[in-house]
Amino acid sequence: MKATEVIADLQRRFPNEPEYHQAVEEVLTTIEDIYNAHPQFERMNLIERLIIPDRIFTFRVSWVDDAGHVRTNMGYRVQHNNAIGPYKGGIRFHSSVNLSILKFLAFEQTFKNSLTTLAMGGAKGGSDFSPRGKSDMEIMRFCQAFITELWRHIGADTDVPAGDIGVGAREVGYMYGWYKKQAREFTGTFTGKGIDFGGSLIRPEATGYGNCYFMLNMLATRGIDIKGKRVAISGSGNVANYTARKITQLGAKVVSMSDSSGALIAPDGFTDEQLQHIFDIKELYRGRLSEALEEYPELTYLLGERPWRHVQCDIAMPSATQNELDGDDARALLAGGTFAVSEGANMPSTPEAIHEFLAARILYAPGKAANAGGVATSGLEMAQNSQKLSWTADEVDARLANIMADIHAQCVRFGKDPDDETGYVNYVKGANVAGFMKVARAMTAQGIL
Ligand code: NDP
Ligand code: 2IT
Repeated sequence: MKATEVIADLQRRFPNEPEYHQAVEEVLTTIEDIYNAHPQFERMNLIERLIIPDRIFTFRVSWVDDAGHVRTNMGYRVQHNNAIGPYKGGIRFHSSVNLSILKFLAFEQTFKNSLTTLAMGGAKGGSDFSPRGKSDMEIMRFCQAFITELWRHIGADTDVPAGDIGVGAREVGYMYGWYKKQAREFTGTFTGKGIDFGGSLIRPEATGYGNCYFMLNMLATRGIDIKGKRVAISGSGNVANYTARKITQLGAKVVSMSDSSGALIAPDGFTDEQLQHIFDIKELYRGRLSEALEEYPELTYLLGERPWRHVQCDIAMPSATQNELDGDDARALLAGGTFAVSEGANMPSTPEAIHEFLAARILYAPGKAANAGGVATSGLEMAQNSQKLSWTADEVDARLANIMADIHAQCVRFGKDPDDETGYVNYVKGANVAGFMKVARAMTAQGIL
């Protein structure tokens, strides 16, 4: 396999899908050597069967808004790979959603889920529907219309969706309710469910907490204590908010948050009250981050900006969306002394930014390793649903911490160059090779499918 040729072929066959090409290129360039060291993979043309999704459902979603107008959106589910377990991955509702973005996310999810040590294949779905400004009843009608099309293709042992951007507990509740009514069964077909109907404690916190646990593991390899460190976070949704909460619990300072309208900066660190206020604005009132200024005028708000060039930080944890941190941002962070980056979002760093981080040999964790705590805890929710039991918060949190330590160990095992006496770990390579090998072995054993 020659990665450059496979990618060129992919670009020719699937033009206009830049995010998908970007995600595939990052993985193929790092697994090329190990792939070629196993001739049985090439004999089975594993690579093409691994990068092209098993199947994709595309459908129209029609719903009626509060004013009585009939609206249409696109709906998708990309079932990427189920070699090691049922298809598993979130649903994204955002105006930018298209097939390129969902194919990249489903591809990444396959490797991420493999790293979790649990039995989950990779999938992703979503719609170009934007929940912003919609009433609860509009959200409910949309979710029901979406599931009317999707419900036949999902199931507890087939394909288990969850949340992602624009999809949280409210949306999962409406989708699960309509699924249950169509399928006439009460099973764990969704994760991220409400706690009263099969949801898991710690699932809301899991992606952010998991990213912090991963960061602690990385810092430990260099004997660095997180206490007192300055941490820049982007986003102010599920992942960003729980990252901020855990970071402050660990004794470090959060110096930025953001949303798609701008960045909020606290050079000396947000107080617990300020972070709680931001959480309430975004999660309870579904407002804009800039509204925090009404309560806390001493904070700095930068309209239309991202945090990276406006804060001095030791650690950066991008937690908003793909390609939100570019080469110039990376150079600005490095110039300011940033020595660790751990991705809460999926593919937030551009290829140029990744190149800068790797060249500087800082601690850099790609999303598929660092944010895997979310889907791992979804896996724990599936396990609890199968047993018809609920575990305590402490039990789930302890399992989450163990899984993140395990993912870190896999990255070190496959990402450490044995000839490099500094002990430097390339976490991008480590995560990709570890994630790939498990799926590749399973696909090889199962024959040509
Ligand atoms: P939320 O919808 O809860 O929050 C998303 C946040 O990112 C909001 O602050 C939003 O701002 C901001 N954002 C979204 N799109 C853009 C954009 N185009 N430019 C700038 N900011 C943007 O989503 P999550 O917190 O769940 O997801 C955040 C990231 O984490 C995504 O990359 C997701 O794929 C990833 N992830 C999520 C997991 C989960 O369990 N939820 C698990 C693993 C990864 P605004 O309000 O203005 O839209
Ligand atoms: O990107 C992700 O890993 C998620 N959005 C979580 C998926 C899940 O199934 O919990």
